[in-house]
Amino acid sequence: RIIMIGANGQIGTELAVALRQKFGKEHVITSDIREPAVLKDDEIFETVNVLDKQAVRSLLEKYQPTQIYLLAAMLSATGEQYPQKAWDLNMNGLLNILDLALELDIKKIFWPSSIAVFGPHSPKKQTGQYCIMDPTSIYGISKLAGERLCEYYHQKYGLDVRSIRYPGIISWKTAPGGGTTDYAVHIFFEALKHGKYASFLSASTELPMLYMEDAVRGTLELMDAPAEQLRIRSSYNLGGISFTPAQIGQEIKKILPNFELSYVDNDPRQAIADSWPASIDDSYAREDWNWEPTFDLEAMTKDMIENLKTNL
Ligand code: VAH
Repeated sequence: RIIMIGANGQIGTELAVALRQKFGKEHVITSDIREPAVLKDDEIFETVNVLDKQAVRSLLEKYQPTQIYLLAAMLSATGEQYPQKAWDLNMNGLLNILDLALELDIKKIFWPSSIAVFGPHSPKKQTGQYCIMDPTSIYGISKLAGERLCEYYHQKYGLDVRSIRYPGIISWKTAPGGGTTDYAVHIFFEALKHGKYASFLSASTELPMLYMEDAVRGTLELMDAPAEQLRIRSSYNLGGISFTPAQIGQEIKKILPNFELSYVDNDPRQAIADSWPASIDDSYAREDWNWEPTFDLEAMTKDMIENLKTNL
């Protein structure tokens, strides 16, 4: 059985669908701090606060999972509004799970990190697995500290915890919450609803992104990989497609010729984006567990618009 904590977010929502398809609905328990908007009656859901260690322990004792996916976190932009809460949720939530996984001998843990662990002195292009990492957002600081914890619990206790430094994730099923890369999702919703979008990141802000299908597949491939193949126990760099708001705007215009893209200045998320890499070198993931992205900018744009058209 698998328990997912923080299942209502952008990644959790779609990772849960994939896990239920792969392992069967009766073997996947999703949980979050509150009920999701939509829950099918044959899906098992529990409300739990990841910061309430006793409640999480009771949940784990009830279901005896062999794997835990911990996706509960506060993202970069919201974290800058509530830094203490972001640190508390992102760090103590992870510590609770790492300690309970040891206590209850849970075989495998997945925990997401982010390209937010890189900072202004990290290499900007093809940022490597190992380099200077001086994150400037509390979210990035918490993810970098979390990576160090994961590697420590693996080295010291043999815990099989696995992690991916996700780039910005693009999806249409669930709107993202409080991220800096969210412009690349909002742009599609706005293009279809209003034919125009005002980007809060500047035209030339290049960031590494990944389509949700690729992110979910890559996550399951990492979790399925034989432990002895994995050289990285902090968190794997994962790249996908790097583009700027101007480039994705051009791609959308090929399908929606009347789409108008404008820009808003002085958004606090610009400074966060400027501290992050433009592209990622994910050769460790390619070598250790055959990672390969499949969606390029054109294919992702087509798929996003087709799906949003039928769902809006
Ligand atoms: C954010 N979507 O913007 C998340 C992610 C790399 C970006 O960490 O905070």
